[in-house]
Amino acid sequence: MNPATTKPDPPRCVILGGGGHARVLIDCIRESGLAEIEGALDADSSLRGQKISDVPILGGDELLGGLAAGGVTHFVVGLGGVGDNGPRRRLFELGCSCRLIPLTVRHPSAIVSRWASIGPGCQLLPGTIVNAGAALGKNVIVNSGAIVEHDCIVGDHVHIATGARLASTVRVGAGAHVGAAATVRQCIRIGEGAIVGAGAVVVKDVDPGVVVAGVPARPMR
Ligand code: JB2
Repeated sequence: MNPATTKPDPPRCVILGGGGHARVLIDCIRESGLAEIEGALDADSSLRGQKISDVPILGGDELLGGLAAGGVTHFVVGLGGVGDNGPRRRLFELGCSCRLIPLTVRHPSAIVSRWASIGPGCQLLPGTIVNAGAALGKNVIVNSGAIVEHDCIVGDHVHIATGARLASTVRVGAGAHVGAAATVRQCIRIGEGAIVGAGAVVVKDVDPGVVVAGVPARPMR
C-alpha cells in the first residue's frame, strides 16, 4: 500500500521471453500501469544481464520459483510463437505451476466490449477490437490491430496475429494460429491447432491441425 495515496501497490510481474513480442508487452504494461515489471527470463543464457527496453533479463526459467518466493505474484508469457503455440502453452503452464497468476495485458488503446469475456493471461495489444459477446479463453494473443467481432469464441493459447480479422460468430479451436492480416468470414470454424497463413481469406471451415493459405484459403499439401 502506498501511504501517500492509499492506493494498493501494483502487482509485481515477470515476463517469460525476452524478444520482440516481450518488448511490445513491456510497452503495454507500462502504458496501462497494470504492474511493476521485475524483469524478464529468457532461455538464451547469453542474454543474461542485458536489457530489453529498460527491463533486465535476469536469467532462465529456473528462476521462476525464487521470484515467486520473493514476492513476484504475476507472470506474462512473452513469446509470440508465430505458427506454433505449443511453447506459449508450455510457458503458461509453467508459470501457473509456480503458483504465479497470469497477468491479463490490455493496452489503453484496445477497445473491448463490457459484454466480452476475456480469460486469464490474454494479451490485447495496441489498437485491437473485441466486440460484444466475444469470449477469449486463457493465454490468447489478440495482436496489434486485430479484430475479434461479436460472438466469436476463441480457445486457449490461440494467437490472432497482427491485423487479422475474425468476422462475427467465428469459432477458433485451442492452440490455433490466425496469421497476420488474415480474414475469417462469419460463422466459420477453425479447428484446434490449425494454422491460417498470413493474408488468407477463409470462407470454409478448417479442420483441426490443418494449414490453410491463400485467397480463398485452401489446405496446403
Ligand atoms: O522456453 C523459453 C523460451 N524459448 C525461447 N523460456 C523463455 N524464458 N524464453 C524463451 N525463448 C526466448 O524467447 C528466445 O531465447 C528469444 O530471446 C525469445 C523470442 O524472441 P523472438 O524475437 O525470436 O520472438 P518473439 O516470440 O518475441 O516474437 C515473434 O512473434 C511475434 C508475435 C516474432 O516473430 C515477432 O516478429 C512477432 N511480432
